[in-house]
Formats: sequence, C-alpha cells, structure tokens
Amino acid sequence: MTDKTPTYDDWKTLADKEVKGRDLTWHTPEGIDVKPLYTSDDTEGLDPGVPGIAPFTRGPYASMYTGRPWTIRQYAGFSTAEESNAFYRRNLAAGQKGLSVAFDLATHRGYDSDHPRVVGDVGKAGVAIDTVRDMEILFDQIPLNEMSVSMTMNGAVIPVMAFYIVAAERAGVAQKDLSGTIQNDILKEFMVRNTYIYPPEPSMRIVRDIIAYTSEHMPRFNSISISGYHMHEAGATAVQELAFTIADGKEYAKRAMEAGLDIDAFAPRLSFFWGIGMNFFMEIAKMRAARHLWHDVMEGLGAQNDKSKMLRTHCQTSGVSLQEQDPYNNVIRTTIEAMAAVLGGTQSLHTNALDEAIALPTDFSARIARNTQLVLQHEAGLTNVADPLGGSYYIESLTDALRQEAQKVLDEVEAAGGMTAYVASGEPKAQIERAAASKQASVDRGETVIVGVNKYRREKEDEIDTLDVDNHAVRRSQIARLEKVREGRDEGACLKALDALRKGAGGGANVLALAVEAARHDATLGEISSAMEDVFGRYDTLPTPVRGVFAEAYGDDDRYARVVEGVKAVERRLGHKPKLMVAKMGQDGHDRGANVIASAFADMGFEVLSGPLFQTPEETRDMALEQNVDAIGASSLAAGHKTLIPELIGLLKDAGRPDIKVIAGGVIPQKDYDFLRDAGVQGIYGPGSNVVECAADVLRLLGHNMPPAGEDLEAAE
Ligand code: MLC
Ligand code: 5AD
Repeated sequence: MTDKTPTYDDWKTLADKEVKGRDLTWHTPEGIDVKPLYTSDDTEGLDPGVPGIAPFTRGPYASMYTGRPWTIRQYAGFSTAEESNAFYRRNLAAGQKGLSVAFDLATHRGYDSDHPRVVGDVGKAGVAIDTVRDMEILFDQIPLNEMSVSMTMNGAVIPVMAFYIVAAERAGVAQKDLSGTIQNDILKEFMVRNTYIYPPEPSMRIVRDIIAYTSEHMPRFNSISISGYHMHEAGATAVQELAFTIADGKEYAKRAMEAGLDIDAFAPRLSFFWGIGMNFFMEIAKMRAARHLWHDVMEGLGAQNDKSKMLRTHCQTSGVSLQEQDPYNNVIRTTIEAMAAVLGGTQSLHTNALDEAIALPTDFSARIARNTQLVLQHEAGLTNVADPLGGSYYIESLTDALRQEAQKVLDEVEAAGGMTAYVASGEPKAQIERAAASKQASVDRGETVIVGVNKYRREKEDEIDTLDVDNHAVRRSQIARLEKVREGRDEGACLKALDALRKGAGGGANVLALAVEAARHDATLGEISSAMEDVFGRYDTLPTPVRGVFAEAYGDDDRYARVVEGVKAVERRLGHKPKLMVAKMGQDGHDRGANVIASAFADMGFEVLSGPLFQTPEETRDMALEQNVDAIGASSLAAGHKTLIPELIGLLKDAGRPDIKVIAGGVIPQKDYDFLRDAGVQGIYGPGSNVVECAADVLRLLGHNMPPAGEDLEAAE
C-alpha cells in the first residue's frame, strides 16, 4: 500500500484486468452512459444543498420523513359506490392514510351508466359515478374535512369536482376545508392515457378554470397532479417522463398566468406524480432531478414564494413492470420500486397489488400491497434520516445527468412553441411509442431479462384468486339509481342550471362554478358533460403506430426472418398481404400494447389497420368488413373483454363473415380463457406474450404452417 489516495485510473487498471478489458459501460435508453464506478471526481462542483431549501433537490420539506412519513395512499375503486366505500373503510382501518379514487371508464369519458357506448365498462376498472348521490355514498362516514382525497379524473373533471364539492356540502363540510388532489392533467391524456373528451384548447381552458376556482375557494386542495406516471407506463424513458411532465407543468402555469392569476396564488398547490419502475437508481435520480428542474422553471416564470418552487409528488409503483407469470415475484418488484420512491423523497405513495397484470386487487392482494408500505415505514429504518442517499457519487452524478438531458428536451419543447403545440404535433407521443417498441423488442429478444417470463419460466403456473366484477349487475343498479335521482329532482331548475353551464362554456365564465350549481340541482355526469360538449365538441384521433423499430431490433434474427417469410407465403396464397385490424373497443384507452402490436406486425409484413379508440363492437365490425381484414386483434386492458369481444364475434357471424379470425390480447385472466374460446376467440395473448410468436400464431390461423418456437424460448427448471 502506498500513501497516495487511489484514483479512478488506479481502479480502472485493476478492473480491466479482472474483466479482461471488457467494456463495462451501461448505455441506458435515456442516452446516458453509466460508468461502472463513480468517485468524488464525478461530483466536483455538484452540491445538492439540503432538504427544504431551494432548489429542493434533496426534498421539499426540511425534516422529510423524520418529521412525518409519506402518505400511504392506495388507488382503488371498483363496482358500485357502496362496494368501494366499504373497501376504503376497511383499508383505512388497516393503516392506509389517504384516499385515492379510481373511477370507471364510463365516468372518465363523461357517460352516464345507461349510455349505450359503455355497456362493457360500467363498474369495471373503477367505481361508477353518475350523480352527487353516488359521491355521497362513496364517502359515507369518511370525514372529508380530515381525510385528504385524491381523484384521478381528467376528461370528466368538471362534473366530478362538482359532485365532490356538493357531496361534501351535503355532509356539512365547506369547500374551503376540503383537502386533496384532482389529477386534472389533460396534456398527458392526449399523449398517452387517452381519457380526454374535448379537443385540446377547450380542455386547457377547463384546467385553467379549475386552477382558478380552487385557488379562490379551496386553499387546501391541489388543483392538478401533473403526471409522468402514464408516460412511464406507456414506455417512456426517464428523460422523456421527466422532461414532458415538467413541460406540461410549465404550460399549465403559463395558461393560468395568461388568465390573470398571480403565480404565487396557485403554484403552491400544483403537485406532481411519477411512475416508479425497476430501474432503481435511475428512478431515485429522476425524482431528485425533477425537483431541481421545477424550481428553475418556476423561478423563470417569476415565482417569489418558495412554496411555488417546491415540487411535491405522489408516486405509484409500475403496473407494466408486473407480470402474470409467477405473480409472487410482483411483491418483490413492488417493494423495490416502493423503496426507490421513498429514497427519491415522495410525499405520497401507491404500491401495486401482485395480481395487477390480470385484475384489480382483492382484499388479500391489497393487504400485501399496503403492508409493503407499512413495513417500510415501521421496520426498515428508512424514515430516520432525510435524503439518506444525498452525496452518493453515483446518485448525485446521475441526478445531474438526467437534469441536463431533460433540460435539452425542455429547450426543444420551448422552441416548438410550448407543450400544447408540441403535443398537438404528435411528436412526444411518437417518441414515447418508439421507446416502448424498442423496450418490447429487447424483452422479446431476451436482452432485458424478466424473471419468470423470458428467463426462469415455470413449467406450470399456480392459479391465484382474482377479483371479478359483475358488470351487468353494477350497470343495472346504477341505472336504477339514476332513474330515482332524475325522478326526485326539480327538472326545471336542473335544466336551467345546465343551460347556464352551456352558455357559460360558450362565454368566458368559470365552468366549474356553473357545474357546482348544476350538481346542486342533481344534474347527472353525462348531462353536465354533454352540456359542455355541445359547445366544445368531442375529440377523436386515429392511432398512427411507429414503424421500423422491430425490424431494426431484430435485424436478421432467424425466428423473425422465418415469420417474415411466412407472411410472404400467406401473401402469395391470399393474393394480398395478410390484413390485421387492431381494435380497441369500449372506453379503454390503454393503447401501449395495441400500438406495439400494430408496429411489430407491420414491420413483419402484415398490412395493419389500427381502429380508432373507443369503438363499439358494431363500429369494429363495420370497419373490418369495409376494409376486408383477415383477422382482428382485440386489445383489452380494462376488463371489458367478456362483454365486448363475444359481441363482436356474434356480429361478424350475423354478417356472414365468421371466417374473420378474432384474437384477443391484453389484461385477461386465465380463468376467462375458456369463456372466450367458447365464444369463438382463436388466440389469447396475455401479458408476457412474445410478439413474434403472436405473429407466428396468427400465420397458423391463416393456414400457414409455422413450426412452434420451442427452442426460442429459454425455459429453465
Ligand atoms: C408533510 N407535511 C409536513 C411534513 N411533511 N409538515 C411538517 N413536516 C414534514 N416533514 C405537511 C404538508 O405540508 C401538508 O400540509 C401535510 O403535511 C400533508 O403532506 P403532503 O406532503 O401534502 O402529502 P399529501 O397530503 O399526501 O399530498 C401529497 C401530494 C398530493 C401533494 C402529492 O397531490 C397527493 O396526495 N397526490 C396523490 C395523487 C394520487 O393519488 N394519484 C393517483 C393516481 S392513479 P399542508 O397544510 O401544506 O397541506 C392513476 C392511475 C390511472 O392515475 O391511470 O388510473
Ligand atoms: N384499483 C386499484 N388500482 C388500480 N389501478 C388502475 N385502476 C385501479 C383500480 N380500480 C392501478 C394499476 C394500474 C394503474 C394505472 O393504476 O396499478 O396499472
């Protein structure tokens, strides 16, 4: 040993010897080259400061969890308001601290439960809410002046906020005493989540009206939850999630300022929301970089109050990281992700349940998910020190690299005229889809390992119990209550309030204030929503999947090449390219999987037709017949499959085209497979399916004899 402090070069000499010169650099999808070792050289000039003081890299509060732990806030909702209320109360009794409401897709998209477009969606992916009465039942015996409530609502945000305010009012709680958060983040809906209703401009006006209303009347309420989560779930890299989300936040702040609001009057109640996946250190660095970036953005906009510059956030562990295969591994994944969220300094956290890949949580899986947080808070010693990773060479360096990369994207957004214009150009959506396709290709090729899925796969899976909601029963009971509410109200007063809302939407009035009035007269969600639709219109888009990502990732891979040959053989026989329609029926807007399939199949030589989102089975049939497709791939991630897919098959039969093959993919529990097969579904592809193998299967369905993969799937055990 010499006295000299060893340098990075000293280390490199040794390491090179150990690995015989192999390059140990990790080239991340973010475009960051992560070295195999970090030293004090890497943090020279980087001082992250202390928690609670600008730029808040180390946390928004000085004492952080040493003063108060993060809020355990489990996102939940299913079936009726009664069932969800009972579920919330059980969870609160068992240690949950805040509420977070998941609404069904009918509610999200502004339809009452009796609307013909939502037959398959009512009560499925969340709770059905049609009127103030439903909202009163949802929060029955929950003191709204004490309990902070988050509501994930963006499309039908106006009627939902109005119902919440009026339900509280009827329970004797004034709106000034309500604490919580409304998601109200429409820009990311146009990019990735797809539960928009109106076109971008009127949608932005709604966001602004809510910020204005809450900053005046609801000082304890967070007016928006600027969400990167859904970008993350759609496949975005950390830099994309970070940059597009901060850019969204800047856009909302600018819009509110343009409407004459003082930035320091509303900015302290802007909040954020991150998705936290398995890339442990990257996720921690992302959260720290975000706080620094937001601080700079708000200073740039002229904020004076420190609270305006302080990014507070909710986090949710990643849904797409969870798998159907060997599902108990999901408990481990969620624990790791939850630790990243905590070490990144989150204010509030949802941990996913182990059955995520196939269904909504049961009491059992919800208990484990909640207890994951309780164990982290009470047993792991994580809350004893604020920002315990502060000063880590790697973390500080990665935080800075992410901040710089994201800043470059922020500058591009600025040059493109701000985020509304950039979103309208379709560019961020396309970038995220490219990242998603390339990630899928990497998993399918086994370069990215997922334990129990593309490596160490079990020969036989255990069955687990999953929650099933009787969609028809929920719909019947919702319709009965809707009718009762309509009968019991003063129709004249209700119509008058709706008319005032319609007029106000056309003029410059605050639509939330007018909707509160309509809700007081028991107008329904669908009525409030369509009063605004009369003025704003409804927004539709056609998916445009990216091309070329799979072809590039697979190159001359043998199996891929054989599938491409198979497609050509089928083309010769049919006299046209095999034509696949990717269909999204019902109000389910989760389109990552559908886009990945469309993109990959097109690369393999299929002619792919992507149907618009939100089709009815009739509309899918019409499009399929008109375009004369050979097969339809129905993608379902929101539990509408048992209603919508059999209906489509029946309609094709009635139209004399039972030969059009129908396959299904997405979040479909094994226990529904037989039901779907009996209904005529010819192939079912759950989470973890390999896209090239799906294509081989479709070729088989079209009469081309592809040998099964066999050797291509590395099966262990
Ligand atoms: C906190 N406080 C402290 C403190 N820490 N006081 C002293 N010392 C400390 N160390 C105070 C705060 O100032 C605040 O008071 C109060 O305690 C609560 O802390 P908070 O940090 O505001 O936490 P919380 O109330 O939980 O709010 C967190 C939030 C909020 C700001 C991120 O926006 C939120 O709850 N978001 C949740 C969003 C959510 O659940 N979304 C689900 C999406 S699911 P005061 O007086 O200042 O308020 C989804 C899926 C899908 O989207 O697609 O369907
Ligand atoms: N209950 C609980 N969790 C839900 N999620 C979505 N809907 C519900 C619900 N009704 C979670 C899942 C999903 C993410 C978007 O939110 O984790 O991946």
